[in-house]
Amino acid sequence: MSTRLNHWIDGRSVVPSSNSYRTGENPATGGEGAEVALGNIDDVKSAVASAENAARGWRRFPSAKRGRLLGNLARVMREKNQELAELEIQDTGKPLAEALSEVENAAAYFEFYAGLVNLPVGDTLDVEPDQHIYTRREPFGVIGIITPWNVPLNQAARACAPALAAGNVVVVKPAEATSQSTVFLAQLATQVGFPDGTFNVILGKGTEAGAELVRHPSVRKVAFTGSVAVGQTIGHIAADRVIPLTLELGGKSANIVFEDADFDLAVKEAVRAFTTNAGQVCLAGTRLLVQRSIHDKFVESVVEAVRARIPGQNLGPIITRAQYQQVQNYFDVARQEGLQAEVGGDLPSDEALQGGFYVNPTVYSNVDNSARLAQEEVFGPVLVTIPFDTEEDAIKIANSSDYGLAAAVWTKDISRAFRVAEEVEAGQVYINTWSTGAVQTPFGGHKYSGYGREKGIESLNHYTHVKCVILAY
Ligand code: TXE
Repeated sequence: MSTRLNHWIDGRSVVPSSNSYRTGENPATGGEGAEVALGNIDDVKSAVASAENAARGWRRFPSAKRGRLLGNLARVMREKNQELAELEIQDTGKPLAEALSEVENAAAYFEFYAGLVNLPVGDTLDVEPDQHIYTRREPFGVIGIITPWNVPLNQAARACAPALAAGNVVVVKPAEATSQSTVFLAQLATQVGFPDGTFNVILGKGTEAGAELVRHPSVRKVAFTGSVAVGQTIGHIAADRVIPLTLELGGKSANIVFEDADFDLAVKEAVRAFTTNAGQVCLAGTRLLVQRSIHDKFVESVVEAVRARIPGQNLGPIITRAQYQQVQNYFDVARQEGLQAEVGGDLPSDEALQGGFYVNPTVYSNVDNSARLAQEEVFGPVLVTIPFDTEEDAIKIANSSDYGLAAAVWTKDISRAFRVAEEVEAGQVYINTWSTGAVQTPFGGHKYSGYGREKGIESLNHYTHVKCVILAY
């Protein structure tokens, strides 16, 4: 019998008021997955009411105690890492090593923000004699958090940890295909002593549970990670409600390799940049810009390394059926556009993988930056390589994109590295490395990749607002 997953509201499991569920899919086999509650407006109302109820107490909770709870949650997540990873594997099909590293990263968020609970501090301002003026950084209250399906636990932790550390309470709406680990996280939070109502999870469809959460008048800030289209929809609601919003949307990140780069390391990292999590990563390095003098040789080595990424072994499936279809559609687009697949561009022939949502890791070479595969987010293990001649060309190509989430530059010329890092329109730039994923590093987008910042100390500022108090004596 499959698992039945319910909301987590006010510190307990709550059956959806409609009593309806959605049967999920196991992406590794195509078989049935967990049954997930379909929340409606009534469920959202009760989750937000519970959060509102808890908000005042949590805000006045001694900060050291708040920090201790966050730290304890990190500890318990590590103790339960096998269970959390197992839930993540059931929902996403990702290999164990990737699931365990996701759990570790998620725990690291709680650990990091546990130490920062006292950081949101105010200033005193010297304006006039006989006045005392000071600022306070105050929590918003109820934060609505909507997360996608690619790294579900990590996405929930990335937003919940700083929100809670700053004294807010949260209502999370995970993606309907991958809700299990987020519900378990909320259970663990209750178990380690988070007061009831501080950490709620509401399940269901984005268009219903998600949209109602954003519309709810008591939700004072929303953090969304997902597609541009839904980000825009939520943006309209948030604009009508005049509430702040953090949007972390897609990407088409440029990985720029100059002829003087450390060749072998750049090859290895270029492959990691687009195959981790089967390419279902917003910052994936899916546009590989290589200086023409080394382009063909570099691509040859990339292709060789890609052949060691084997679907079903060290390369997981595409997580949802819709996304699986989307990646296949892009294989068709590539064919129509006459792109040259150096490897992949199709599905694995291995019979053991039949039924699962697997695709072969794919490299299209010598692609023009105006091609659809160079401009649109595929969200699968699909790379395009683009040759360039000069530093100026590389920057121009990198910036000729609607997106601006991440970029990397590979060179031994330190001046060039800094120049490119400065000129590239992206929220994170890596020099002679690809993303380390460290929780301390602020992260977010330029252009259609979104606005606001997650991670690092920067994120705490997004979960507080400033009050200025002016006293005359
Ligand atoms: O995301 P959606 P989808 C990109 C990637 C992918 C595309 C589509 O390009 O191909 O998005 O994926 C909730 N009001 N990314 O369609 O729909 C939904 O239930 C409120 C990039 O699955 O944006 C889920 O919880 N909420 C990304 C969340 O939004 C709504 C990671 C994301 O789903 C809603 C994933 C609505 N009207 C996909 N509609 C990244 N930036 O990391 C849906 N949702």
